[in-house]
Amino acid sequence: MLHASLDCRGRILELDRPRIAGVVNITTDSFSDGGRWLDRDAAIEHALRLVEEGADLLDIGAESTRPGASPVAAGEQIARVVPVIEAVAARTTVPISIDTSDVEVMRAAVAAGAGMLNDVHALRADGALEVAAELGVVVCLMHMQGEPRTMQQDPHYDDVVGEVHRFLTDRLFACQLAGIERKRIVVDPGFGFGKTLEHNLALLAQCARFAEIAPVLVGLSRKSMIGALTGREAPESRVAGSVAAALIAVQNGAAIVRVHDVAPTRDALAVWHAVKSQVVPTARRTDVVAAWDDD
Ligand code: HH2
Repeated sequence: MLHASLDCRGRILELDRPRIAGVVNITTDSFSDGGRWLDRDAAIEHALRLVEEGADLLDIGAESTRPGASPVAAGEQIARVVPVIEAVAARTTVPISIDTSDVEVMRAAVAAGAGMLNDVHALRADGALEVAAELGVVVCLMHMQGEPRTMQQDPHYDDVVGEVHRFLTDRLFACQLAGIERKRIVVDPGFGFGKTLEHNLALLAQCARFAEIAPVLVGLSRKSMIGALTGREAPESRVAGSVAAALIAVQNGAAIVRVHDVAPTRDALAVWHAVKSQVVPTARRTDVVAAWDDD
């Protein structure tokens, strides 16, 4: 079967194996690294380091979506992301995604060199579908129940997998109606966005259902579900749990994992990929058993 590839305005992301999106948060208050990359040069250096470590794609954003985070005006988001996108686009060949729900920021980021829109509101803001169609970029449609400020207060579903699947399918059709080609669409079940631990686990176990719709991107990295499962309070201590979750996601059909810790994720996926893509002839397996018998 032919694998999909995403054309992010001339920068091609082949989906022949699971790919890694490195997170660059130019924010004061992101849940795991707020304030660390607010300085322009620090953000650029961080992005380039993620590429060196094996990121296939960079996801750059200037507004935290964690519960209780302060909104960041479009002008301020643009001031933060544009110089970083321009510098990174000039110094690497990897595709760049802009993490925003704001149409002005989308336009400015794409003019600066981004080729993908990552929108936690799945292009539901006024004019977002039209702008995405006009820009001719890849879009990532994420599911969220409620709004970031209150979404974790009392999330409820009768059938979380079915409801998220229906939402993503509806948004995919809305995109197509607006003129966004299907080959430019990626979907994301939205881990932690209006979901309890049980909801997140059901979605992770059934990621393959979403791969029926479009290539799947998942963001599990350092999230509170990993903290709840491992008992680790500090987000930066959740690396091993996050890598395990990323592996489960790709095993269950995810095409792209959005992570803060690129190097360990890359190593884990390299091992996964080697095992997955190898064909061991039966005869050789017998040889191995025989060799053990000789010892
Ligand atoms: N998660 C976050 C932000 N953007 N985009 C997609 N498509 N999927 C996700 O799961 C996702 C996302 C939250 O992570 P982070 O950016 O590290 O935190 P914050 O929103 O606090 O900046």
